Amino acid sequence: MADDRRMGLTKEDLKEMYRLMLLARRLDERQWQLNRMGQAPFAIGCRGHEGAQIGISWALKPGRDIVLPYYRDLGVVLRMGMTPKEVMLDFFAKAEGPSSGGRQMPSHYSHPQKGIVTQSSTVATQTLHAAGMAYAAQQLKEDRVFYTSIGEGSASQGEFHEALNWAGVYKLPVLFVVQNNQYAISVPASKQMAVDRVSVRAAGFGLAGVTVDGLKILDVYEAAKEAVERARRGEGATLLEVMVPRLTGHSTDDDPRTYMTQEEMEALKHRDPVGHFASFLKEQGVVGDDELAAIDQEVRKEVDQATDEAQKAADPRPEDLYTRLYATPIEL
Ligand SMILES: Cc1ncc(C[n+]2csc(CCOP(=O)(O)OP(=O)(O)O)c2C)c(N)n1
Ligand SMILES: [Mg+2]
Repeated sequence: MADDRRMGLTKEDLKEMYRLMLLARRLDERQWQLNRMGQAPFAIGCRGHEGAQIGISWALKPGRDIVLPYYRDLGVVLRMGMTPKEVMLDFFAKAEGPSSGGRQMPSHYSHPQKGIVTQSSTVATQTLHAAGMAYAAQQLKEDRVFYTSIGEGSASQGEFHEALNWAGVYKLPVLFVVQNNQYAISVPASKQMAVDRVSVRAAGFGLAGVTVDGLKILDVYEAAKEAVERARRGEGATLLEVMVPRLTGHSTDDDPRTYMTQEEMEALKHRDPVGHFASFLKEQGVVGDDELAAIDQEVRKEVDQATDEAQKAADPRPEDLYTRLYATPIEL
């Protein structure tokens, strides 16, 4: 691979990026299987988004930067250091689950030690939390960048526009990401907005705005890296939109055949970021087939182990119903 395309990424970096996106993919697949087996009530996945998520979050510094993700951000939270076991503990709503010990919906990630901030189920509210936290960090002169993300449908919410506005006024160190998969459950993007791209809205708030193909992982990384560096220099926020396929229904409760054509669903199969990145790494001589197979085997083992351990873990106790909810615990 030509050095100018690598942007400082070593072969080891590229392999680790691939491993993380495959780990997100395999965890997602496992969650859907468990749901279909009747062992979990609900799953909402990252399938199709995970490549872009790793490309973006590779530009962040785990341990320093803070993420305020949305429910599809499995790739991002793995990059920030959440383990597969932690992901599965949350998925099964176990007492030890770091996100909420079983209080939140699945995929509402939280891990204070790893810089992951919990979210409301009301979409887009985390964008305002990100702007507020970034403002506090700016006042305290902390060197941190705040990542927050939503889907393109959620970009119709007022909170998002307010967050962009204040990020522009105060030049806040925020990376606003819109993962545009063209659907908000069954509603196509054309019924959400009168522009083709969410990123054009950045201009109205004095922010940098860019749209990148979410299958081109290194282009995504490059755009994210520029945005993070701009934020660290005190030059303000960026709105980064990635065009991604949603390779499943919205969630395990959705059936896309009721609103998508067969051709549309077939076409999506050719837009798999994991397969694209594997082919790219092979073309560039970074990995061969044997190594790709070995990575997959290792990842599958990790997912099996995480599932087994999480399934055996204790459920929350009824007497703990009101703990972790209020600052002053309620006595039962
Ligand atoms: C304010 C609000 N309205 C509606 C919902 C129900 N809801 C949950 S996810 C979702 C679709 C969001 O679509 P998009 O933002 O494009 O993200 P995607 O799931 O496609 O990644 C909706 C309507 C909600 N959670 N909050
Ligand atoms: Mg969407």
